[in-house]
Amino acid sequence: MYAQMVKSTGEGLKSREEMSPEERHFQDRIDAGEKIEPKDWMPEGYRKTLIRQIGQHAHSEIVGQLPEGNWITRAPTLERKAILLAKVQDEAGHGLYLYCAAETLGVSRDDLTEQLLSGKMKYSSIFNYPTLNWADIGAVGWLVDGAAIMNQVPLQRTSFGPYSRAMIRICKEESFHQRQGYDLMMKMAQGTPEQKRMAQDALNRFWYPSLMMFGPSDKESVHSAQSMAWKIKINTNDELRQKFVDQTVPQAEYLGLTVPDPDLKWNEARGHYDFSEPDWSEFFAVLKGNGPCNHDRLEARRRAWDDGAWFRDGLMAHAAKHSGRVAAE
Ligand code: FAQ
Repeated sequence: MYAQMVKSTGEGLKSREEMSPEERHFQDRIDAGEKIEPKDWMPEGYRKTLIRQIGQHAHSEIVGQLPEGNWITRAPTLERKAILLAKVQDEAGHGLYLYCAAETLGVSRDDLTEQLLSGKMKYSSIFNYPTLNWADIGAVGWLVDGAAIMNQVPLQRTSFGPYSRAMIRICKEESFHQRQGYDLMMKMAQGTPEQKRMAQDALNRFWYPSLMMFGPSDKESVHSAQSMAWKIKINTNDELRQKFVDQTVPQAEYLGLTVPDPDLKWNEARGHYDFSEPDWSEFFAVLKGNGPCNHDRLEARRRAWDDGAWFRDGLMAHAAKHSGRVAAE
């Protein structure tokens, strides 16, 4: 019901000769590093690809609140509770900037939500894993936000203006999130033997799902070639995954924790770590709706959408009344 492993645009990569004059002009603007704005002419495939990616990204920020929200009432101190509340609230804000960016492409937030709830649109695979102990909140900040930033920093240079500008604000907040996660992991790793064991357990469970966040390997990636030609994506999935591993392994060493990969080793010749690929059959199963928490996450979104209908209606009625009053003045 969940994955549509098809080209969302239905288009292959066109050579310059195959492009229409408008498409050639558009590609020239992209190649010159110009930003594309909502009212500019754009190929239909570019618009659809952006709606898919920005919409999925927005849904991820919103669904991503659920695993952390689960721990707000159980945070061990008032300070940790305040930090976690602020972080979860930031994620809601990120979702809203991204829905606004998608709306400039002619799709409504209601449409996007309905596509999520009907299984036509995805959200990041990572949020289908449970947060079982308090150290998981540290692992989410350190690894999940860490992977999100690795992907999002280059997206600040993406070719579509509203997406690029949303990313600049989001990246500033995500880097705070990553640091709070690492700080929590440091407290746990330097705490009692039981706390250190919890930190290691969290790393064991979140390592491979975090690597999956970058998407399938480049040879399996359906959209990368076209998205990179349009500078919607700046790097390939494998490039970003490698950068994440290279950055994160020394951080794990500093914590005194072990990355759960017996084949992980520094490769002097490549100047990178060699590492084991995630289990891609698990990734595709999660995309198809068969991860540990897919059902609960979608049910929580569905319930929130249904329960909030009266409030959205009230806001719309208030806005209509207000605009009528302004028009009469
Ligand atoms: N999960 O051809 P590609 C966050 C799908 S934000 C689910 O390589 P593409 C903040 C893909 O959609 C995290 N599906 O696709 C936070 C496509 O299926 P489709 C979200 C995935 O788009 C932190 C198919 O597989 N970030 O965490 C995944 O070129 C903590 C083929 O893949 C973004 O969305 C996946 N991991 O590259 C919040 C960043 N990977 O649509 C709370 C923006 C791939 O044809 C707490 N997005 N698929 O049915 C991107 O950069 C790209 O969309 C990729 C995928 C890199 C995710």
